[in-house]
Amino acid sequence: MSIEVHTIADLGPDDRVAFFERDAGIDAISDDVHEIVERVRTEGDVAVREYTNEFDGVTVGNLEITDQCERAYDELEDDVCEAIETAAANVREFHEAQVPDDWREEFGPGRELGRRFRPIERVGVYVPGGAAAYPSSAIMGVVPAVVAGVEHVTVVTPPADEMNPVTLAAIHVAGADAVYSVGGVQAIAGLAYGTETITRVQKIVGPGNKWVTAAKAAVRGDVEIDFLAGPSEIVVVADETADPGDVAAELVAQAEHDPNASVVAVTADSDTAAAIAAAVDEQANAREREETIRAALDNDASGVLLARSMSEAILFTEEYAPEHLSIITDDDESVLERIDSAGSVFLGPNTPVAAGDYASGTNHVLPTNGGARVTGGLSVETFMRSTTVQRLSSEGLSEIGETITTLADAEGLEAHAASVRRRLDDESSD
Ligand code: HSO
Ligand code: ZN
Repeated sequence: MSIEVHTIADLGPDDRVAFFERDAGIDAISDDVHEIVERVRTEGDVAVREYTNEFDGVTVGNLEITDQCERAYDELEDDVCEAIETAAANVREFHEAQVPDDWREEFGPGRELGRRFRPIERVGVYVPGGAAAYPSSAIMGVVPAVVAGVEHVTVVTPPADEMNPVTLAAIHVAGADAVYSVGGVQAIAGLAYGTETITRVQKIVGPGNKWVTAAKAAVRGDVEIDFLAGPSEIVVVADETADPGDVAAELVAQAEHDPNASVVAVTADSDTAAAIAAAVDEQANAREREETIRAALDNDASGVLLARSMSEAILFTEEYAPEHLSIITDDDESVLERIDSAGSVFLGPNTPVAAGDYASGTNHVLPTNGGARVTGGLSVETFMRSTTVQRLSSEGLSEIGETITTLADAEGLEAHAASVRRRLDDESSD
């Protein structure tokens, strides 16, 4: 099992569905997920504990582990503590720069309009565990919520006989208010509907495997969610100036996350395409998580794509709308100029996606499955709502009075028109 080389011009309808309508295995498990969600909704903690036993193979004592996080932090080696703190500080700084200011402006004489921004009160952050530990995702989910001013941030993370101390410490550093050792579908359902132990939240954010992602899709509507952030995806746009080994390393790195990850390189140079495919195979051999990597390389939505021109490579990328986009070409800025749909972009040969995964400061919770066509990744605004505000002077109202009453009359909403006319009449009687 290794990565396949395709020529874009020869892609058939099935290939195009696999690349552009990828679902990372989510649709197939939707019925099972709904059943679990429903049981947690109606039975609460009992169902959460039962599913934790069944799926995680763990019998949890206390579901709440908030205090353990601080203890884990106190006992952690200094270099790991320092890395968590540096990463959290960089993420905090980048997200502080995003905090929107309230504003008001006069748009016409006596017509003042504006927007104000307030944090959501209670949010839940999913921090993945299981196959790999994800302290970095604790930072990415919790820090922006804290920066936005969210009052109560709940974290859920899968249980284990021995909880990963780095994840717990990162949750503490990031600033969560309550932490529960519950994962998977049952964790998402617990956050969405509340249980005896878990407080119901207003919005759920965070990345996860196909089960977590399908669960977020299932509860959407009853609770807000950020977007679907499923198994990792990457497209690398490369030309002959790219080092094929660097390109391969990007694909192999994201492939190690999940057997359902999708990894793509696209290039208009056939030698580069062949060299990337060979380097991917060679590097996969040397990696610890080779089995997961090979499964991801074998996905229908993974491949090395050969385009007839850089324009065709760019069109393919735009249609793919990847979670991560790495551009390693002679003129990366002009390639970027022509792409609108990507969760997070990494420009040039010295910008590995791992930089954004951990420590440069951008967020790594990003839309997958083509979600980048309609949304960006986690940001401070994800944790805020906005309100519009207006004040009209009598001059401001009379300026638009006739427009309002004409439209209100046209809609047959005479009381609306009357609410305006009485003010206008008042003014003329002055
Ligand atoms: N690339 C993942 C995030 C991550 N990488 C966490 C390493 N740790 C999804 O964006
Ligand atoms: Zn990653």
